[in-house]
Amino acid sequence: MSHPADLLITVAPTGAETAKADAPALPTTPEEIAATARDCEAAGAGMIHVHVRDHDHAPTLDGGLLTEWVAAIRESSDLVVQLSTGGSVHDPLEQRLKVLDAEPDSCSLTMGTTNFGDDVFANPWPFVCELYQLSQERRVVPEFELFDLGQVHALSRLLDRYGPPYGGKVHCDLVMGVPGGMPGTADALVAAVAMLPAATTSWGATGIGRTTLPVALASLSKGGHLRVGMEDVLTISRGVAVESNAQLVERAVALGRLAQREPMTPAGARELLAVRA
Ligand code: KMH
Ligand code: ZN
Repeated sequence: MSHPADLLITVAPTGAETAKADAPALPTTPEEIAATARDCEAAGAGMIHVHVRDHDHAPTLDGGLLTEWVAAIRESSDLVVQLSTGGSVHDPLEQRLKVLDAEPDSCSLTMGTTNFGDDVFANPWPFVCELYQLSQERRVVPEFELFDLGQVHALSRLLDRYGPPYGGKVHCDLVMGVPGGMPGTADALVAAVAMLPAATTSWGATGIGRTTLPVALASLSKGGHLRVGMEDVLTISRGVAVESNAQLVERAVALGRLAQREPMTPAGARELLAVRA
């Protein structure tokens, strides 16, 4: 029996934390990201969350490269293109605001500052407000990244103060298991979901590292969507390296089917998130 296509799978293929030398399968060039987008769409992804790398494979927010990567993904796939405004922990706030100049369909928007291992992922409240207003002006759909319960509460404050996002849908992503954020456990997921603003129209979750599977299973159990990819996990099982991002998408599709959920197409994702035509 077939089930409705009601599962959004977002692939986060690159991130800003892993070196190409440590994970050669990480897509770090326009050609590699284009191939990754094509393969992940074929495997069942609806959206791609993108961190761009420069010619030395290092994380960058260079405007020209961002535009080039967005074009490369759009040429090879129909995936909803979400650019990271989080960047790396070293990126200045002003440069993170400029990410929207590359005209993505969606952007990540983290709702507060988080300890990030030994580093700090800075998202001061005035920056969050400025980025949110910019996303409204530029007609870019934000995905609210929630690393802890305080950030879930901050999202309610943001929506109360500035009104709904562009498109009118409120889509959240619980990012769990970051050392410094909420743990990647079913209990923490249930607590966070209970606190989501009433205006929330969809939410998903991702668990970093070894919390990937517990978080994915908890999210499916609570009716949430999934984010997977080499930004978040580099092993497919204990000690076994991920071969490709598509492999992680395929596993997410299989988990979804166990929960009687079918992956939605990029067209379905566009409707769910109300990205601009
Ligand atoms: N790289 C992290 C410091 C996002 O993409 O918006 C931030 C991050 C969140 O990955
Ligand atoms: Zn990211």
